Order: sequence, then structure tokens, then C-alpha cells
Amino acid sequence: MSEIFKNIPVIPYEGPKSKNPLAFKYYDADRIVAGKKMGEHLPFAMAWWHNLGAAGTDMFGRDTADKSFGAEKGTMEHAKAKVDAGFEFMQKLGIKYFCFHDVDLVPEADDIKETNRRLDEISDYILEKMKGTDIKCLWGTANMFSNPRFMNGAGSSNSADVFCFAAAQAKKAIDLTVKLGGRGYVFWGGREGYETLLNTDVKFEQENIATLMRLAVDYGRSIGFTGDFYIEPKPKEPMKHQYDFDAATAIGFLRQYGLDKDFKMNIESNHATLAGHTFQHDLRISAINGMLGSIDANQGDMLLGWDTDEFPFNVYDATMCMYEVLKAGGLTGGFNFDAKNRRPSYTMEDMFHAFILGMDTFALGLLKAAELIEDGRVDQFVEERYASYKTGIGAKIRSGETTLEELAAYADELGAPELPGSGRQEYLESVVNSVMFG
Ligand code: XLS
Ligand code: NI
Ligand code: NI
Repeated sequence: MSEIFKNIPVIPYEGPKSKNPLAFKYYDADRIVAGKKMGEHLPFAMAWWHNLGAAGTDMFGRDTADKSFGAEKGTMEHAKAKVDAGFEFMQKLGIKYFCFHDVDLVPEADDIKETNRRLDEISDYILEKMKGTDIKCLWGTANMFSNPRFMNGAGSSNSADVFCFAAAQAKKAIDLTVKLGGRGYVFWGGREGYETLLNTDVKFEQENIATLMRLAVDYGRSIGFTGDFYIEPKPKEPMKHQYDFDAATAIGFLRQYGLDKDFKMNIESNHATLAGHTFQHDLRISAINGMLGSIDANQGDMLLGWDTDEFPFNVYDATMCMYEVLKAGGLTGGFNFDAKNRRPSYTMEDMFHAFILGMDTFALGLLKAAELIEDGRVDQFVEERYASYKTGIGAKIRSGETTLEELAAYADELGAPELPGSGRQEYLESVVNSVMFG
């Protein structure tokens, strides 16, 4: 098989002073940070759909990039050329994982039996490629939103036949994930939501989504899948309202339907910000519920109201993300670059520049988050902020050994409390800056 990215070498680490566009400035896989190799802290993954599929088409214009990789699009030869390109790409960057939807791997046929045959063929080819490398699948998923049959959702569809097709696709995608050694299986809501409440039975639809998830878990466990299932929350787009609005909503849903032992969150930065949160917020909510599983590492544009899927560039956000990840003791999943080049960045070099940017941004984030924790001022401040609960009446509140009457009597005695301690936000922000740039 001939080289596809001909002018691109294996990307070396050259350090922050390097001006070589095809070198890492911060990502140094073997460097030890907080007791572990950077490469282990940061299991990066390539998203099959963006990196090997998306070629720049948007609502106003066609492809700008050539992602044929020397084969005719829509054929199995092209599907295989994508595998070749993907593996060469990952090896040149030192990326150990990939994520896929079923239909990213092969062209979808009219009949699902033929699609599944193609999926068997391509997954054999991928397995063959995996041999002799340390590349594995991070997670798989089924695309249950592009085909017109899913216009009203998959698990939430008003059509029981469509529900069955969703089940069939999920079954096959779980088979593929297991075959390729995947760590996790993702349910991103796709079109599980609504355009108008005038035609929608929300309770009915949510019960059906839960049923589909329950069946998927039962099936996965029955064939030996021991990894995590993930919900990837998103508030809107493509539907006006998506049921998995944000981490808090998705966690509540999982608990309501008894799915919380099998599922964790896959948090995407750009989805959190669309929900009106910071990336860090949704990570924190997942982590405190023991459900921080995996991350779709991208960023949005605060001036645009949609999922722009940009490569991560914002080091503050990456630092606060890694702060949450380190505090949570790491991820069971990894960091999937669910991100694409901007449409005018259409060359093969651009694909590498994008990943170098993303990987360096998260490497910097990791370094700075580890320093912030090591520095200790932020943690110490938070610890002291709640000190009034350590002794006396506060300790009784925490241990649940009090009554409303006792607290009221305590307040009577006091007459008026002192103002709570200052929040010191500006001080803490300057601590962060001193760590970032010190
Ligand atoms: C779309 C989602 C999607 C999922 C996988 O906004 O981010 O790409 O990650 O279906
Ligand atoms: Ni995503
Ligand atoms: Ni997204």
C-alpha cells in the first residue's frame, strides 16, 4: 500500500521554541506529569467522520478538500482507502484510538443486510490493519439521524418500524465495537428530541429511548462487552430541543430509567457551551455524579449559535477541563477530536496542523492543570471557604444530626450572622493567570 500523506513525516516533539509547523510544541507522550505519562493521561482519538469523511461541504457550498484518498467515493475501495489513510494518519501523529459511526465506515446500501455485509468486510480489514500497531477503537456508535427514516428520531420515532431499524443498527454497531476492542459505546441523541410539542408525546418518546438503551445494554453484556455506554448530551441541533440537553438532564434520565450503572457521560465542549454552560460545568456535574466517562474534545465559537466543531485552541478551557479530569482520577474513555478543519483549510497538511493544535492545547492544559493542583492555592481556598461546616452546628448539619427547630433556636441566639467570607474570585483568577504564564 502506498503512502497517502507523502510529504508528512512522523510528527516529532520539538518543544515550545520550535517553529516547525509539523512538530509538537507541548505534547511529549513519554513526559511524566502528575505521576503518569502524558500519553496515558491523554488517550487521543481520531473521529472517522470528520477526519476521513468531512471535506468542507456546508449549507452554502460543496467540498473544498479532496478526501478521495485515490479511490472513487461511495465504493468499498474508497472505504478501504479511508482505513489506509486513517491508520497512516494516526501512526504519524502517535494517536492510539479512533471513534466511528457505522455509516462512516462503508457506504450505506438500500438493504440493511447488504450494509451489514459491507461492515463485516471493512471491520475485517480494520482488524488486519490493527495488527502490529497499538491502535484501538475508543468507541463506536450508530448513525441513527442521517437517513430520512430517522427524521422523527430513532428510539423516539413515532414509527415502530423505524424503532426496529434503530435497534438493528445499534446491534450491529455494538458488534463492531466489540470486534474492534472498543472501550465504550456512545448514544448521541441525534434526532431524539422534538420540533414542536403540538405533535409530540414527550413521556412516550422518553420511555421508548430508555427501552432502546436498556435493550442495547442487555445485548452488549450478553456478547461480553464490559466497557461503558455513554450518553453525549447536546441541547439542540438538529432538533429544536434535544432530550439529552446537558449532563444534569441526561444523568436524571438515566437514573429515572435505572440505566445509571451502565452509562456514563461523553461530554463535548461545544455541546456544553450550546447549553449555556461552560465546558468545565458539564465535566464537573458528570464527575460529582461518578459519570465522567469520555470527552469529545473540540470548541465552539461564542459568537455563533451552533456546533462549529473547531479544533481546541483555548488553553484556559483545556486547563480547566484537565483540572476536572485529574481531580476525577482520569477518564475511562478518552479525548476524541470531534472536530473538523475550517472549510478554507483544505489541504492534507491542514489535517495534521489541526491535530497538532488540538494535542498541544490539551498537553498544555494538562501541564497547567497539574501545576494548579500542585500550587494548591485554589484548593486550599475552597477548603477554607466551607470551614464553618467542620465544627459546631455546621458539623451537625453535615452529619444530619440536627432538626429545623435546633437550627432556628441557634439562629435566634445569634441574632444575625456575620457576612459569609469573600468569594475572592478576582484573586483566584489571578492565581490561575500566574500559573498559566508564570
Ligand atoms: C454531533 C455529535 C456527534 C457525536 C457522535 O453533534 O457531536 O458527532 O459525537 O454521533
Ligand atoms: Ni460529538
Ligand atoms: Ni457535536
